[in-house]
Amino acid sequence: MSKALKNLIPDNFLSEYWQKKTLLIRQAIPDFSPPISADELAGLSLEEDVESRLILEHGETPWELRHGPFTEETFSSLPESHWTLLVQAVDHWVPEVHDLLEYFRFLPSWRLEDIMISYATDGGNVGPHYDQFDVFLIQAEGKRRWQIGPVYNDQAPMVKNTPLHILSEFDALEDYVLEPGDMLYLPPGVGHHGVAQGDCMTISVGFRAPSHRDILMQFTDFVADQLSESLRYSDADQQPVSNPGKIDEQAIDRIQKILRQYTEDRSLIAQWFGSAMTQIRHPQGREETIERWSLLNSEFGDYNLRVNEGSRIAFYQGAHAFVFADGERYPYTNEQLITFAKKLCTQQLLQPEEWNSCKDKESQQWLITLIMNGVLYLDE
Ligand SMILES: [Mn+2]
Repeated sequence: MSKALKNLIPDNFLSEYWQKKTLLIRQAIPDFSPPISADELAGLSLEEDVESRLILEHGETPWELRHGPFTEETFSSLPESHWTLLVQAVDHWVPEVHDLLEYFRFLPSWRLEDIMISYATDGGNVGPHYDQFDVFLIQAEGKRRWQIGPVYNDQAPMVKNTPLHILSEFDALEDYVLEPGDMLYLPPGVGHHGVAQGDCMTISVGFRAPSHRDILMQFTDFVADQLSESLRYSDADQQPVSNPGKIDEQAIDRIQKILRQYTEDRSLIAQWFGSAMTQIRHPQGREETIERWSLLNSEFGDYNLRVNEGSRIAFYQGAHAFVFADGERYPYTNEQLITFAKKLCTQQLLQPEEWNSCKDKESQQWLITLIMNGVLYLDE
């Protein structure tokens, strides 16, 4: 169930700060206890499927970047200080970390990128930089000093000879030391530089926004895949031309009409967008779920149906309605199915009595498909 961040009123936050201004909230989560230990985080970085990086300020090269999976030896041979371990999508792997998303239910869940967690030793930092994402930085353990700069873009000078995007000129405008439970919100582009004061752990809840480039490329790909080669530019109304090389306004009109036909189709946009925004990077746990399901002889029994921590569900209700799960689109045709979808988006769970009361074959089949696709799993 959704939880509230202290001193953050969603209405005010969205109108005053979201995508606009930096905000520091002291003790946004009072009595914060880290949902994962440093050892568990390091353990995750040994796993094949987990995306992890190590950044050593004074490594074999300045700002050395290493990619996981790592080994026990990697960690035993690290220097005493000035390194950072970053693990992506920890919310997919650790339910207690996934639970932190309950604080952010006032934002569309399809805007979420992931929860990245970093562990740094004294002095550890990844250099002053900016991100393309909105990010909420929750201090989980220890202290980190954050210097906040102005908004930067891809014209900003960068440190050379490192794969990291580090600003070579950085002016701090604000300076804070964050302690466990404190939270800093940064809009996209705001320069920031966080340095560990002693060992510390920081949780970054990142929200992605698709680039115009991706929107155009992916939408046109999606549409083009459905079109027949016989659909063509047509100029049955062509008049004699004064100069054969001239592209006249009528030609542009005909092209624009073709483009509009697709860009003005809101159902088409929704179909692509819902699939794109629910795509997942780390499909997981499917074999196990399917095996368990077949052992149960395809009976739900007394189990809760829970949304996989790595899964994404969304819905759209316009002239046509669609439900989306992990990049798949399901045309919605009845009320019960969309009621289930809405529940799964807010409570991430269906209790036995909720789905047992479902007599509708189509909805039952949809739930089974989600189980088979690993979107839902059975939970005692
Ligand atoms: Mn950052």
